[in-house]
Amino acid sequence: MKWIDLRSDTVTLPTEKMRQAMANAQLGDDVYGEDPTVNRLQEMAAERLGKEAALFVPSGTMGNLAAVLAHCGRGDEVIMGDCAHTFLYEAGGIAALGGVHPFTIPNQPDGSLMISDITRAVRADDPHFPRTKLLILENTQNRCGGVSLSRGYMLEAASAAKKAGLAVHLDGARIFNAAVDQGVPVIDLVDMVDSITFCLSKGLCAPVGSVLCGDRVFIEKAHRIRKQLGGGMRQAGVLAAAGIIALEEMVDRLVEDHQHTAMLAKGLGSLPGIRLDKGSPNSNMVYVEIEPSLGTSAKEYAAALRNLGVLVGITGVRHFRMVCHYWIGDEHIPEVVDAFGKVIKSR
Ligand code: TLP
Repeated sequence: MKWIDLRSDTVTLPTEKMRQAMANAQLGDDVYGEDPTVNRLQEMAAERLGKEAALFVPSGTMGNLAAVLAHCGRGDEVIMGDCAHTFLYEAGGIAALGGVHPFTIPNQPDGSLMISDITRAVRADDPHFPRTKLLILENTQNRCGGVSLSRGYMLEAASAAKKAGLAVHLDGARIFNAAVDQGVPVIDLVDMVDSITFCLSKGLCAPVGSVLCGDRVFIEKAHRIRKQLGGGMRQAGVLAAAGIIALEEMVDRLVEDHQHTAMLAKGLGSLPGIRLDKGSPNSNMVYVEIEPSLGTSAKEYAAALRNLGVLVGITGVRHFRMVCHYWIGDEHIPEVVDAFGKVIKSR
């Protein structure tokens, strides 16, 4: 069966051009710093994000972990949202591997953290307390529906953190979706943070990899940490080659994914028994809730959709997430809405 796979934008396969670039990439040993393709990707990424330096890492999770370990020592504390990917979905790596303590404050429905909550979470200098070192922001905010945070908010949050002596890391796994969503240069959303991770392997379609960006001293530190984590990748140019195409060709087209997401939300929102959730649609995500009157669980519903060739992500007992990406075209949207309609009728 040919699936319409909306579970995530992580399912994207590389484009034909990426496959060709990967096959023809110039390679060297990146642990010696000798892979020209990795070096080029890192230079491109740093320039694009307006930072001094960049480091290619195997995943967004490793990028965030290396960043936290570079900013913090054992027993230090990081403030982040209770819906942050780093808190929810990174297997507690910062605590398990870094001895770093997360202090969560509520994410507001618009993805933001209240400035007063950030300020209140900063600990006094007292030997009873961990030392607060870092604030993590996430843009777009995945679990808040894929909502993007504005430059104005980012500036306000970063300046509150800086005033309290904290560094700021941005989990920008989908920062290009945020920039495209707001029609602003990506630099406008990152120039106020000290470090940022962004993913090549989601909407940008590369098969593997993320990039951590920051100042030169920070990236040198993160480089050693990447090695400690087992992330030194030798002839990684074979992967970086796809990342270069991702940056060159796949950013501007994200607007199409956002348009498909809006079309999908419109279609689904018009069906009985389906409620749009988390302010959907936002950027490339639609979250929906099945009304209890349908008498079914998200698990049963997803299984019925799967039989019709549609794959969705389950995010709660009656909740789904759908993510549009390069491999979802205009033609798929009515098919998905139709499949939802059929499952509702069969209940
Ligand atoms: N998110 C995945 C799942 O892990 C939930 C997804 O399907 O959305 N930051 C953010 C905001 C993310 O959404 C993700 C992946 C990551 C970091 C981690 O990236 P990877 O999967 O490359 O480690």
